Amino acid sequence: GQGQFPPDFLFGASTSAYQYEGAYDLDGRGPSVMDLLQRKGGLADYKVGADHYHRYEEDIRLMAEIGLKAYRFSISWTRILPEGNGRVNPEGLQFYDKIINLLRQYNIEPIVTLYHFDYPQGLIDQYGGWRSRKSVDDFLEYATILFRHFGDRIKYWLTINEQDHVIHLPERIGLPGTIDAAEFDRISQQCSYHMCVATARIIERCHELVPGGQVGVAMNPMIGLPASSKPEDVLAAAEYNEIAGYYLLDLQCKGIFSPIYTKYLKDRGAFPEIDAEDLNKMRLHPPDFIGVNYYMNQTVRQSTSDTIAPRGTGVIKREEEGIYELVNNPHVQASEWGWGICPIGLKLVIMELYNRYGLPALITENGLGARDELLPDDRIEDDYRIAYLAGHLKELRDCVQMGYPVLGYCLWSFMDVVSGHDGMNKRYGLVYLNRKDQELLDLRRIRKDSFHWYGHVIATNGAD
Ligand code: BGP
Repeated sequence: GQGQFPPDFLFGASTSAYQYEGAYDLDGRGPSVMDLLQRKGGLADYKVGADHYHRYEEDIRLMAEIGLKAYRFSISWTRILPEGNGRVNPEGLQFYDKIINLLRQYNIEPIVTLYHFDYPQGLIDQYGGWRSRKSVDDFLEYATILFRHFGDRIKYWLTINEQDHVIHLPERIGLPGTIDAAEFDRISQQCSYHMCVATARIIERCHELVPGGQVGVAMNPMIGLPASSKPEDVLAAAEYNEIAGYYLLDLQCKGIFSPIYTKYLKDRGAFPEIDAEDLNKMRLHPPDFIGVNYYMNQTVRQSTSDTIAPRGTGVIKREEEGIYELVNNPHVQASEWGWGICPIGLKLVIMELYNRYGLPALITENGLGARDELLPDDRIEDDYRIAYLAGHLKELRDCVQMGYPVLGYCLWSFMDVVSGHDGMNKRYGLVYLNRKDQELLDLRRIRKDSFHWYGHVIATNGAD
């Protein structure tokens, strides 16, 4: 039937600057940690991306053609502040002025992420980046510039994309991959704490400067299902969900270190230096909504070891010795990259987030990475992607109809972009990008079957 989502539901799609824009050194842009990443196995780097920087008009026309109500993208910090702080680059502001004004012309609601992995290398060089308390002031300064410049045209903001993941990936916070695990835990937890302090101050600032402004944080909760009904496994799954996910929202939404997380950090010598005034700010300035990047679940059982070990680096399939192990789940299919496809997990997340924090959700990413094949007649028959997206939308519609507040659904991704895990082999887009990792080809944009499918979903307001 018609009208299954609220009339103002934000059906949208997402991208991020470093994966999509290209033009990495044009018009005064400074280097970010993502530009300097050494990519292995012949994978594309991020220098050209999908060349959105030069083709944004064509791209936004395609967004309008699908009928997107919202478009989530990130601003490249080093286009605005090439060194990360100090000198503002007017050409950076102008680029996003053009994007935002065009979106507005087509009645597409822009949703802006302030920082999506591409941290300014300049701040790492100046003082070690997030590990220093100075990073808080510089993130706030950057956000303030954006609120003042774009605040008249942007209502929805996201602070940090996947803080829960980014702090565990050393190269994204300016640390060597070879770093000792215990030392890494200590530093990354201090970085995470600084990110939380900055988030609260940015939310406060947005509410002062942007009338009606709404700020969210974007999490990647890979919900843990218990491997069996054995009480120890059920407990291990609950501990996983706390330690790998909710601990962070407890800080950002309530200003508390949960008891289980406190113990976890202290056992590892990784409890950060904190200040009661900071926690108070977090309590006073929680986010307005919670962004959810949802791709997969994990399946969790009790650890067979009772050693306390440092966590160390890595995010996907990351076990915690002495707490939990991750196992395959015969009830959950996995993608080629081993990501468990579990639409019910999305429902579990939405229910849990609302129960815990009482905040609306915005689905900020959800999608299937696959090797799409370009057929000779310029078609891409990505029925597997349509099945994935439709399965998740069905659970989402259920949540909305029950009365859980959900602002919108921005799938990942609007167009194929350079994948973090597998370059151009792992495509998520509704629009195919004609390039390979090491050959740019013609960068042509080609509508996939999922493009037409999603247009229909939007036009019928989520009807089957
Ligand atoms: C999320 C990131 C996105 C995107 C997505 C897919 O964690 O926020 O930027 O990359 O994952 O990941 P991948 O392309 O590595 O499969």
